[in-house]
Amino acid sequence: MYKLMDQYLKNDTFSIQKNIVDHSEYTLARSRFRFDDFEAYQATAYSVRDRLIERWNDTHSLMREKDPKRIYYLSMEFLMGRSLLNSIVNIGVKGQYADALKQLGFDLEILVEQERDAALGNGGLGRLAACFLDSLATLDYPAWGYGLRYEYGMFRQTIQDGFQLEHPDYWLNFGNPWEIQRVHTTYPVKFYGHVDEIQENNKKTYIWTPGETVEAVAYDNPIPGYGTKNTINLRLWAAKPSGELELDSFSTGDYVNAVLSKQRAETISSILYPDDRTYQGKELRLKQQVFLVSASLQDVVRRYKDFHSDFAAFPQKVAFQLNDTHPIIGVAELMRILLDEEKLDWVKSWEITTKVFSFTNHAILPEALEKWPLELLENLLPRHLQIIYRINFYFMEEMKKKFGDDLVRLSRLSIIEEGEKKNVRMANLALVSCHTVNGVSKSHFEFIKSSLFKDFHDMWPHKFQCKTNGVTQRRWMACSNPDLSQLITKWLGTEAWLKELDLLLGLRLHANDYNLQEQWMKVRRSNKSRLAAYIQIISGAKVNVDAMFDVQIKRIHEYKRQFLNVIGIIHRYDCIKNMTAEDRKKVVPRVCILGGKAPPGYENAKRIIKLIHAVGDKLNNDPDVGDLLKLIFIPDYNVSMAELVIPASDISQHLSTAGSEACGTGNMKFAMNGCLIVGTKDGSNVEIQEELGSENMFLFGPSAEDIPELRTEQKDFQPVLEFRRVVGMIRKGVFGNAEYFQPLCDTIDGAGDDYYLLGHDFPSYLEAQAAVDKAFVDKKRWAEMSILSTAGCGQFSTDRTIREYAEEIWNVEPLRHS
Ligand code: B1H
Repeated sequence: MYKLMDQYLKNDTFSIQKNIVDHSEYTLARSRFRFDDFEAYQATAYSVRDRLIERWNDTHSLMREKDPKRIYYLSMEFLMGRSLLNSIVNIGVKGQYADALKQLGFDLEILVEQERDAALGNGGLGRLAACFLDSLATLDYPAWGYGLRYEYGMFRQTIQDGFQLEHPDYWLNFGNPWEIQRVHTTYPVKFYGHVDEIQENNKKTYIWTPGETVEAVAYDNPIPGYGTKNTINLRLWAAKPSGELELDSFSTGDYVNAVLSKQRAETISSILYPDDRTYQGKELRLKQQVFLVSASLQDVVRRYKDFHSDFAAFPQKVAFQLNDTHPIIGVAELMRILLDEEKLDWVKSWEITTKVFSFTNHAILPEALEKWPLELLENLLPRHLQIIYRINFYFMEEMKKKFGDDLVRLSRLSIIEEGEKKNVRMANLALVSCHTVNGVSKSHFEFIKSSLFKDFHDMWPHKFQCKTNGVTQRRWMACSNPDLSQLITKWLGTEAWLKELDLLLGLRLHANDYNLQEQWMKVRRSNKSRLAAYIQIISGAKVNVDAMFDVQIKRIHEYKRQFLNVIGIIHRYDCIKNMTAEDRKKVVPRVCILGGKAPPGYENAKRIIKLIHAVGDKLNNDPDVGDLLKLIFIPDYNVSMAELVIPASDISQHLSTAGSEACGTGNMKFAMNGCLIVGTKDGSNVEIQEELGSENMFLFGPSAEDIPELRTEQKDFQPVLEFRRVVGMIRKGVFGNAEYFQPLCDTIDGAGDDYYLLGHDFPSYLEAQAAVDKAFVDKKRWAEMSILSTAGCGQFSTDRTIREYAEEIWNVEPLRHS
């Protein structure tokens, strides 16, 4: 291995441009950046990649030999983060690489930090896809992920005067050692144009003449499983010049414009849309979706045809999982391929299509469900629209037989939304054509059955399943918290928990053991020191490592209620200010840490970021407060940042208004690492509590069932004095920027209806926080709770989730290397 790395270190082909300009100051600070380290990182990465490719090839050969049923996970987002550490942990060579690098004068930990995150996703939905790949590979499933190779991933966030600034994330600037371009694996993806109907052998045939064709080229990213040779593939598509010019423009002699319009077409895969809640209806987004599914389906069909002469066995060999409705246009695309290219009849094509697709819903708000203007589809995808019309026609015929003239119900069920402007409802298309639809937590499952998709559930209850999300313990424990992982292995006497997370239960036996408690808290303290050092680099603030680290890191959204957290912090500040010196001695010191990105167009989310900074400026510099309370905002929250922060957190906050978080997976990562949760009875908080016991968590507030009534009572509701006092302070300008914060304050009092019920939940939130303070003082009890938190997390591995998908939705078997 030394030789290999030495060779890479010397090899000119891997040397990179010397004037590095685009590393942000935060990355710089974090990574203790040295040019040599960056080069050594690259050399190491290429040497690891060689090993991955070997395994990838073996896996591929085995697949070709056995031709098993394969799973294809189609997703617009894969939030992969970094790959180096994860790869060497999974293939079991971390120790060897660390030693080899040491002998060459490098520190693995520092090299790991040179890698840019692959931030090809917004948040939970994209990270879930990444954790799924890790579990699919680890559990030996024959699986592939399909996505887009965005040139600009999630924007990079910096903060200026407390305001969020967004910068393009050109993550490929320094090359990407983890991908292999497949120059010969390309497919044309067609848009616009017109469809002609012709008679061929007494049969109507449809010929689509596209107005634009964009070439998709494959980039493969090997994903190694842990403790197995199985190495699966994440194939990402990029748009590339097709080499051909449209004849129309060419013949008019407008060569330059023809080339420029071609270039525009190639921007399809350039940028990730940075918004995960509101549906925007942008044409480029639909083009991206089509680009993903069309290239992927052509690829899958080609692979299938290498082994099969007809489509009879297609459903026995192929399962597609659609990550939300984003890739659902794939249903129409597969129908088009089977009908128009493979010349199958409608009945056969439909039978095949409905057997291969299943879909995961992650939505809560009906407004978040995608619908595309009919006009847009007609223009962009004329053939697909014809197919969707026909699917809807047969579906409506069936429904009329069932529900007669219940027109209201029929119009709710229809894939086409009638009205002045007609729309195509993508969720309805999914429900009609997928054999299974699943929710992502128990509470979300209840919600989709009883509300979001009630009409469909009443009709086809057998289609609905619940698959509670999880996270992979390889990344979220073994890689990001190696010391705690080693300790767990020592006390369990095995590292099998890295593949069977249920084994963590064994820690319950020792939770009360003084030795384990001491070692456990020591590891946690050293993780906190690491984070404290980072905080000092980015903010200059020196935080007390023995204070409680109270963390809320996630995307900034009103429903996630970072605002509630800030109001709580201001209240705490206000209390401290009004205390006697004697009383101050009793205060449990806290370092409140927040981080997250606001969607660029979401003004109130941006106001929350500014408010956090404004409050931080005030209290961090107040000598009356000193070490009793600090408020730190960590900029540019991403996967790597989460890996640093989570192992160092004492408590973490998951405050979404009950009924608004489909699942939530951050809470699982924290709980697994022994961080206690302060949370609402929402999403997976409820399931975590079932496993951990209410005595090891701090849940508060109403349940989702109570929310509608509470909302109707809002107009007569008067929040408690403390709440009004805090809001008054913000309004009065105690933190400056009074005018700028008014619209935010208006959402919770006065003009607003406090839709997210901050005022209502505030007293119970304060009670939960008081219980946290009380518990933190009892060090022994706290250590025990922390160990029990980890011990109870066996259910929250994506290994469990993936097994359930494989057995209950996909009907696929593992394929083991001998
Ligand atoms: C989740 C999204 C999402 N739900 C639209 N919905 C997007 C919607 O770019 N878009 O258009 C992107 C993402 N993401 C999250 O999924 C939920 O909010 C979490 O509660 C859940 O844990 C996660 C994974 O299921």
